[in-house]
Amino acid sequence: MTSSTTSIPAILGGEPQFATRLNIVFPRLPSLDQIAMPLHEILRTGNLTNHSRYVREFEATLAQRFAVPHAVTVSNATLGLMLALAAFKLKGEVILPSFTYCATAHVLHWVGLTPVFVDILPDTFTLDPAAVEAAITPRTAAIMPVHIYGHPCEVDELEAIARRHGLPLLFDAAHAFGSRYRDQLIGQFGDAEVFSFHATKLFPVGEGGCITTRDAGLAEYLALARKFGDPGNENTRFPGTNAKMQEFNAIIGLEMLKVVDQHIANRRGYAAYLIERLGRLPGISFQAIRPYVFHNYQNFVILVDRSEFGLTRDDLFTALAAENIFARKYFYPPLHHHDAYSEYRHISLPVTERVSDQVLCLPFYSEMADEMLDGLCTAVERIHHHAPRIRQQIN
Ligand code: T4K
Repeated sequence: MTSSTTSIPAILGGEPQFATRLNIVFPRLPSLDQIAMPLHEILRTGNLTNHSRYVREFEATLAQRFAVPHAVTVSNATLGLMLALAAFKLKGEVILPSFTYCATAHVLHWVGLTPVFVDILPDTFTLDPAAVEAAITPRTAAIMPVHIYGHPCEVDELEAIARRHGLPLLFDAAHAFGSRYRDQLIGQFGDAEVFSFHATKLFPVGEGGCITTRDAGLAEYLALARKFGDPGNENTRFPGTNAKMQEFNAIIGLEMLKVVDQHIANRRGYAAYLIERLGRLPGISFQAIRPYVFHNYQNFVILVDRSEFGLTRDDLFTALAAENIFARKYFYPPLHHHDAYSEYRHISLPVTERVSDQVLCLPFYSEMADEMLDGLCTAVERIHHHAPRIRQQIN
């Protein structure tokens, strides 16, 4: 690894900052030794799935951790969101951000609901409560905000709006394991919150997720819905689906629970370093952090302002790839510009569109060596230093 902020960037022929590829995430998982006993057990007994010992234990531990009466595990957050929406038996429109992963909106299609995309706040990139309120009509069936990158939404305002209009409030908490809003863990808000435990999340189990709720009726519906609607007597109560978590994933989850708080603490430390150092560069800004939230830093994102940085977000993305740094443009394009939502292309969401054009997610892990953090910063610094030549090279 080279480390001068003025040396030639790789895109101009210099040596790449990293000798090997730096992916956007690198799941920090338990060792084989740590999961050997339960793994042996499930292989020996053949109890692999259908709400067996480890999934039950995992659910009980999650409910305790989130301090909610119910944590219902599922095979992924997409199905979790879908089942939670199905539980409300809604018809009509759901208000949600366009600045999110496609899964947030795609689930609506599968339960016969229509998305209404509204804008985000310019600093935290979470759903704008005023825009939500303005979008409510007699057709509105629910509100589905996203705790984007792990920064909690404006929960109080959104809960007040949902209450005022008698609407279900379902949080997409895919990014928000361990985040807090006014000292309360995400997982405790709205009618339900849905977490992702995908390999790319800071709490990875492979594929997996869970829905937290205080509503016993909802929890009972979800527990049935994820296993075909079968209460255990093969006489299904309603047409459910298969969204069960497997024992293997629960075993990993139980082990991850022992280290996740340390991982979040690490991430917050790394984020502070990156903000301090990259914040010295003109044209680089960050997601604002409200004083009343605790951010888990599921993702670390920068905004690139071309007029000050000297390069566009896309130029920086390309130049970083030459350094073996594989950043991601989460979430570009915004959903209302996806082909899947072509009928929404005409709508104008100016904040979403600006943020989506400028945002870049940098590689960010639960454990990062000092040299890795320094290398990331050095790469961005030297790309900025040579911006005019890079522009010529790319264009
Ligand atoms: N709501 C929101 C707001 C979400 O962001 C997501 C998912 C959901 C709901 C739905 O949650 P799940 O149904 O997935 O539980 C990824 C993930 O597949 C997706 O879970 C995630 N959000 C989304 C933001 O990103 P890709 O297509 O960008 O991931 P991929 O395969 O390109 O992987 C990214 C990097 O991660 C690679 O560079 C390598 C690394 N990686 C990936 C995998 C799959 C690993 O190191 N190990 C792995 O097993 O979608």
